[in-house]
Amino acid sequence: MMQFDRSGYTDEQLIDLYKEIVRPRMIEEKMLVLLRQGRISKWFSGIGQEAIAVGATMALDADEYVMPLHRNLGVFTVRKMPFDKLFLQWQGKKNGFSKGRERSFHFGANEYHICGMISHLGPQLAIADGIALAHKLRKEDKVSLAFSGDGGTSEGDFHEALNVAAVWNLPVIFLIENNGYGLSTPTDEQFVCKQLADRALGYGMKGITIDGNNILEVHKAISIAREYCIKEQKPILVECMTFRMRGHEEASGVKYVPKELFETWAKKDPVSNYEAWLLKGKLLKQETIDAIREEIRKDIENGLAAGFDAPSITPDTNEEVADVYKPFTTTSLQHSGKTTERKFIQAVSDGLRQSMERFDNLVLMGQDIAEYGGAFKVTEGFVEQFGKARVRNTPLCESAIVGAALGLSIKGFKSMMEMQFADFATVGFNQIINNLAKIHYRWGQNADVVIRMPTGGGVGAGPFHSQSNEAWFVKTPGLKVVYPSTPECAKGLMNAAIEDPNPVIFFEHKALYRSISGQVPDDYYTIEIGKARLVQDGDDISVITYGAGVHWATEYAEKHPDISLHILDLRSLLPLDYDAIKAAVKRTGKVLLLHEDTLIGGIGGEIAAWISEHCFEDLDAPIVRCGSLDTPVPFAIELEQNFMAKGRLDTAITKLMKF
Ligand SMILES: Cc1ncc(C[n+]2csc(CCOP(=O)(O)OP(=O)(O)O)c2C)c(N)n1
Repeated sequence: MMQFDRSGYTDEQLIDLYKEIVRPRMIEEKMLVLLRQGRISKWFSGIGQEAIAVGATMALDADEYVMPLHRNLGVFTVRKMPFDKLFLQWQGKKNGFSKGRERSFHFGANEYHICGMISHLGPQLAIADGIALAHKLRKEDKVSLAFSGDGGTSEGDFHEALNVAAVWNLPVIFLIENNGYGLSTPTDEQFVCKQLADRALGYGMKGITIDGNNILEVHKAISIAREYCIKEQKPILVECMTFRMRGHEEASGVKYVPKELFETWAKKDPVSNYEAWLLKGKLLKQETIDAIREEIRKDIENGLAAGFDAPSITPDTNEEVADVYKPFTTTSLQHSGKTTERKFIQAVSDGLRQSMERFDNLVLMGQDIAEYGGAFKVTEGFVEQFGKARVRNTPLCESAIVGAALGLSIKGFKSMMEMQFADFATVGFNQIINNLAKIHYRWGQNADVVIRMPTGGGVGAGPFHSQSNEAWFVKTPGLKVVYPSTPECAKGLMNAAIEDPNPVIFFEHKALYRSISGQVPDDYYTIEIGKARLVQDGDDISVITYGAGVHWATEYAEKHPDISLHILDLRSLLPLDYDAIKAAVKRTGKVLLLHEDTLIGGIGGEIAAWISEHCFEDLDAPIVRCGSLDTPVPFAIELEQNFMAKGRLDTAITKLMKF
């Protein structure tokens, strides 16, 4: 029989732990019956692992965030999420936690201090970093706790999150449930270190391995870990040894697991062992156990009735679309009118600086952005003015920093992350596309994050420092994509992006940084995201463009006074200013869509489609697109010039003029 060390626990606490560990077991047993009856669809079972979710969550304060995964029902029940609402969630009903938009455990709720997972598993870990950073900055004695499976530890996100927590001295508990398998893959095909906790040493953090089936051991270990993290202001890695007693998910079976393993681990069942120990020690009588179970059973039956009775969702398209973004209107569009000549890069920097002064909950993060001032010196002098806590150099780990930014947002902070080059967003892509962009729609949490993207070519920097990758983001509902072309727009849009509680991907063309200057208002002001700007009025051709394209078009117009170009600077690519686009089409009846991005899949194609659907009667010629070659961006200057859309602008305009 399993041994339990009750030192330090009152009888009442021991019984409380029992009540909490029985509940998820009983819910799951019921779910398995319903599954067999075909009354629910998919189910990921945590049977046999309940001591971990329950013991760990019980060891935390109720307002400390947990980042659970797909087998951690115990986290949700310990936090007292009502069963009927949980069941509505699993049924995909409107009154669940995600309005029917998310499945099983892929949801969170701030009321319960639970941040929901995305399918990708590893991204949960860095969110815990951001939450812990918020605690640290506010000097609160709190921790965050993130779960990982043994399989999930192979993801880069695991490494990045642990490293950031160690480097930044963040009070995070990283908890691994080592249950022997990642889907069908046994641990010896997943990693070769003896224990996963041994990895802690490599990050310079403490790591321990415990019996994950013993609820008292888990509860005690996490309680001690919590004290340690708060007192030492450091993270810890806790590996809980356990076993997955059922298939990866119920439909997938367990053929690949040797039978003996089930027999061995059945003897270590966390619920029956604890119950037997409580009975033997006369801490609980059989009648009390029966009464506890009966109460839970009734709660489950009531919840099921409510869930099955609830009507199916009647989709409301307006509500679906409205929930993609947190509603927001800027209030600070005005300025006094006093202006100074500023370079594009100075305007970006001015906006950031004034935003830092205005929002004391704004944190800047990025590689080399502190003392060094950033690769392009946008944040030069910031660390002296605002201090290292708010102007943070990061290790080289884009994914973890985007995740940490989301964690900060959950705790009410704003953040700006500088991608050193827009190209490097690829290694933070998952967090941007799947976490930041979708979280508000999924369960109502916003991501108050701006990601700055020094972008574009023309500077001889080759394929990985020159890309125009805005279209990757434009096709992702939930993001806003901003791309200014002038210093005045750069500052106003930067301020607007920081004010906006939604995730904004902010493109800054590197070639404009020091080549373009203009008068910029001295005061703080914002320019509304989603509003285009008429650069110049004209009669012959409407050039719809943004970024460097605006300057190519104006330069072309100056050199060709005989051609009258009507130039529209989109400024925001998501949302697009359709009214302005329509007006521009109407103005000349001839449209040229110009961008530095490659042609296929560039935003020009999307706008062309929209114009042909909505402005067909206004067109006097086919819509023409001018984009860069459909190749990577080459290094040699001659090749790069040949690549660039700018070199084909004359041909495109000449073609249109013939209509
Ligand atoms: C990035 C990513 N790759 C693959 C999957 C498919 N998948 C879902 S769960 C899982 C196994 C996870 O194993 P582990 O982390 O040990 O957790 P466990 O399921 O054992 O609790 C896999 C491969 C996924 N969800 N995300």
